[in-house]
Amino acid sequence: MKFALLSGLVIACLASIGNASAANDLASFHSKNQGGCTACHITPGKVSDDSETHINQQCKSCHGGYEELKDAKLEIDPHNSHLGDINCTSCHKGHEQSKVYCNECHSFDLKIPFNDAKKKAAWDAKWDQEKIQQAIAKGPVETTEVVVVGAGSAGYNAAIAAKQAGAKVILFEKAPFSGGNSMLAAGGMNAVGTPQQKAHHVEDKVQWFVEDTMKGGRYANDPKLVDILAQRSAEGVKWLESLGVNMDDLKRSGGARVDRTHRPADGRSAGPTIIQTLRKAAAKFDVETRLNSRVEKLVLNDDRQIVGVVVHAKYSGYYMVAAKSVVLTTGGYGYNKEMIAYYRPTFKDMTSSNNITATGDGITLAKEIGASMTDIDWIQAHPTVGMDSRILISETVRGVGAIMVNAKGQRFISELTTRDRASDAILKQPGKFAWLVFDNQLYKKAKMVRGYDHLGMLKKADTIDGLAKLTNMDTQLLQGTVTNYNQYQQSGDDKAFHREDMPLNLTQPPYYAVKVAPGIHHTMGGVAIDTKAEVLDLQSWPIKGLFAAGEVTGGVHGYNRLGGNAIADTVVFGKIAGESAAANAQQK
Ligand code: MEZ
Repeated sequence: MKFALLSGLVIACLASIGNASAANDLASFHSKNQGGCTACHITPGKVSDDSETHINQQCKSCHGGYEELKDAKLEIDPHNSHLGDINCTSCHKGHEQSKVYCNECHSFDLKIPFNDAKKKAAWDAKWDQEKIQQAIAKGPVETTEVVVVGAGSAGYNAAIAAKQAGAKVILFEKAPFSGGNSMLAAGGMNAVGTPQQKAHHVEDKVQWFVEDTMKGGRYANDPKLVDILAQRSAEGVKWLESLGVNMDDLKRSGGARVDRTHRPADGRSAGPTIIQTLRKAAAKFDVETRLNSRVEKLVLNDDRQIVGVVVHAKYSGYYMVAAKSVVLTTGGYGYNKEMIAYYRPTFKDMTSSNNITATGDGITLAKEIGASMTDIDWIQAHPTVGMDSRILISETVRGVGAIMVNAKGQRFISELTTRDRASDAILKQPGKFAWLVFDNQLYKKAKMVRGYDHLGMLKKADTIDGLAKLTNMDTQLLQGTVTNYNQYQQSGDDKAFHREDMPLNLTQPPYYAVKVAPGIHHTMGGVAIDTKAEVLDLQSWPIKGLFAAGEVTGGVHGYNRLGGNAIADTVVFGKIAGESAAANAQQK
């Protein structure tokens, strides 16, 4: 039997190599040099599957893991990048051209063997309603208790929490890699009343967190959700720590009155660190994670209760899974140009800091079954996306001490104001861009800046005059700006723009500048939820069995999200959604 399956596989494999050899792809190469199909395919009868854990065993057994593969000599090494320990087959494909996802966001043109950088992601394709209906008609091919849709931070937190509550869980991710937008989060997680704040002698109150978040959101937030965000934020940090993340560093984000953004102490970006830990935790707790698997339909019974989903998987095709609870954690729609143009026409040509996976799937799925939407047209432009790139220059850079000046070299707003105000102010400057300017103290302190340097985004000079020349700023104006700022920093009183926190002056060469402009960063609106993360219908009744958390939801952030509140949202409400989903599934 085993032999029959294996030989069937070999025949299929050889046929596909026959087709592919003209393209000179990875499979042909391996077949020629490593002795046939079994060099890659270890599971008899299965070309491949969509499981996060199985898919790369064979690559790793020959080539080694990321640790062994990373090349210290390379300036940009995808094996050592913020994507962390993702599956080899995310980029290296056997029977089709390989794909470098980095090129979707970064401006460098990274090469891998047999790669076609221009190839579009498969999930651009329209959903095939006929195949979806056929899968429903056929009925479920398997049953679980909780389905989680989307493996970013909210999804992993929901899946792990549901699993810990005793439920059987499957986590689906449409991309060949997990992480979503959370993977790109550079900043950190806001929390109040943590041991970290205590250790840094930061006095903070739940009420202050609530007030700052409401004020930042222009009081359009749902106060009940904001209360929970603040109340349960410290527990969220503790939970992440219990899963293995270090969050011992603290900084202040725009719109916050104290330092409450928790970050990894080693200066690494928060998102990739958190996602890598959650990936490992999900594997440890036996959360079944299926990649390349896009949920394309929520299935209801006649009582309008959730009974399952239809999945479209790369290797397994269309199939229905029965589940009493579904949690939507698909993220926002910041990379869906049609949705942006529809909801916010003035933003339609703006660059986006978002992961290519942020296409608003959860909103489409929930709308289709009559879910209510909150603030759906509120989109946040982050003020500092690298000009002409999709790379976010983290708010941390301003938080740690950079100043922001216009094309002439003049400051024009407090660097720590909220994002909506900072973006509006930049768009009113000549050329609609700004420069972040900092010195070597910041370069040494904020590790992420070195990443921007590697990507060639920084201008560097030994003097302020030199920097002004390199960036076409007015030498005298920039010099005056820096001199004044250093005086304000020393006296603790920003006479020009009342910036509250000025941790560093600009006195130690070399000096650096990075050119930035606003880019789409977060979609604040989405599926309406209650305090148990239940999705609400148009009459504000919970849709039985449907839950949501993270950027797919609306209400937590009002019209403008504060830096550090996205990760907080995904952790706090991800966990709540997972727990609620498990409780619902286990109800008799
Ligand atoms: O929460 C965010 O979006 C954030 C802190 C981003 C950043 O600028 O780093």
